[in-house]
Amino acid sequence: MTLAPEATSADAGNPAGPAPTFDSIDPGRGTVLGSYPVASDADVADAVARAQEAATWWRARGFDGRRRILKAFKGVLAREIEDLAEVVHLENGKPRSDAILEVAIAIDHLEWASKHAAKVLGPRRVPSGLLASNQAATLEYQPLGVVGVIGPWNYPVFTPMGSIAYALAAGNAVVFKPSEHTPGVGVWLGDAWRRAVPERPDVLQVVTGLGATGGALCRAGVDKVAFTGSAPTGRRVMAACAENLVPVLMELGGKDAMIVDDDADVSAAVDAALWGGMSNAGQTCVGIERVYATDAVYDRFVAELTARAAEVRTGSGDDAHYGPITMPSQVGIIERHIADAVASGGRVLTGGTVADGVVAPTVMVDVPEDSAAVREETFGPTLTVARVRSADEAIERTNATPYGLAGAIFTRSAKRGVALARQMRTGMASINAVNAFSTIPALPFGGVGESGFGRIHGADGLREFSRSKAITRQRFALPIPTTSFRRPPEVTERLVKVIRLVHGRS
Ligand code: TXE
Repeated sequence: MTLAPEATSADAGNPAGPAPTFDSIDPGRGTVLGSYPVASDADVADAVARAQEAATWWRARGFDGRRRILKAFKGVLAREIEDLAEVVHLENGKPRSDAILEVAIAIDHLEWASKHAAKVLGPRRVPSGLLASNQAATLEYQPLGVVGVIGPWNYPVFTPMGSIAYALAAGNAVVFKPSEHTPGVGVWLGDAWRRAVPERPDVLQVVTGLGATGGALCRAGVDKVAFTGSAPTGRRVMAACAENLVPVLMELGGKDAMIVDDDADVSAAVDAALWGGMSNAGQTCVGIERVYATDAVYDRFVAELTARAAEVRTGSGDDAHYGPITMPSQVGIIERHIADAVASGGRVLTGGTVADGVVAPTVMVDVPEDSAAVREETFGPTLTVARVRSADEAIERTNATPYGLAGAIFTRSAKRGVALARQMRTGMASINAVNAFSTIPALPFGGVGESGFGRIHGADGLREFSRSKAITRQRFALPIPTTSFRRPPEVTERLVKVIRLVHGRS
């Protein structure tokens, strides 16, 4: 399958010759899937200017109008789910079934965002309080204008749609710069919007290109940038946005841990660790990379995990559990982490090898906590398993990295599970499951520390792409004015008395 590249205005009549392009490569077969324009600074500025105009129209649709249109967009995604999943499969390398799951979750988020936008963001009366009882106070959340979305390749639909769906539902136009590894997915989404909403194609536009195109988007007059990628690139995006005080949302990497407590269902924990660590070839920001198992369960957990890991099928075929590493340069990082683990005393129980861009399912034990495999984001199908005396020690180790995205806890005690989840220095935690929060649209998604800040999904995700607007309406004039140069002197004395009476006794 060759993906149809998008023609841009830059191609037509360009006196400097054809615009530069870049190729999208199938990581499984190494073939070129399509060639895409590298959008220049001027192309990006044009797209943002068109988006600014479209944003006025989009905002004027109101919540109901936008819901109707987002339903039409959702309909296209749902009807053509297999087509979009095929592009994801080809460009990212993940199995078709995983690509379908990814698109399905994104559609569910789009539905939630458009359905709940009015309730979360619409005008509401708030109490006026003691000193302004003559005022009617209203709070509402207004769109920002144009949101620039810079996306990654690992979940090229789910991840950017976490920003796009919520930004659109909140009334913003969007300019989306997909990863250079998955441009076809981005272009597909832009085309889907044009088919669903032919009268206003500029509400959701896609500009393709490399990092510099992302940088241009930061400087093109957008009202916010939602970035998903690595922390170093995130810093560059923030620096570019700082030039014009453009606010940013940062969804960065993670080094998520799973804690397996004394009373855990070990088989369920093994199953979840395998999926959490190795699905999508481990290229998941909320993927499990470390496991801390208590003395009571460690031996059983390691034995079962190693046996089950050996059953994991890899490759590009339809029966594969996961595929090749999407970005060739990532293979070097994964190999370095495995080598560093071994050099510092760790043992590879299974896997540790790479063939045709596929990293074998890898389980490592006895890896020191200061090794790269435990401290840095590996982004590959590897798991380190460490023995701990207790879940409390596991929490200490879990929290000892600069990352703080998500984590998982396995225990039969609901109370203990929730207590441990609260102690994890992360934005999200699942008990007796992995990544369950991603599939629940009402829950916010985001991290702390090096994992970033800001939230997509849920009510917080809608508010992230809005600005609060406070409106007061004076219902009647106070008999004695407090905010006027005509204020009589005794008002201050009375105010002191009232404040003492109401607040002074606590
Ligand atoms: O991300 P980058 P990459 C982690 C993971 C992976 C590493 C690198 O560890 O190994 O990041 O992946 C655009 N100004 N995650 O190279 O470089 C770029 O074009 C503006 C975690 O894909 O961060 C792409 O669209 N934009 C993760 C996007 O930024 C720039 C998901 C991401 O690129 C830019 C993916 C610049 N100067 C990788 N330079 C997660 N949180 O899920 C690049 N870009």
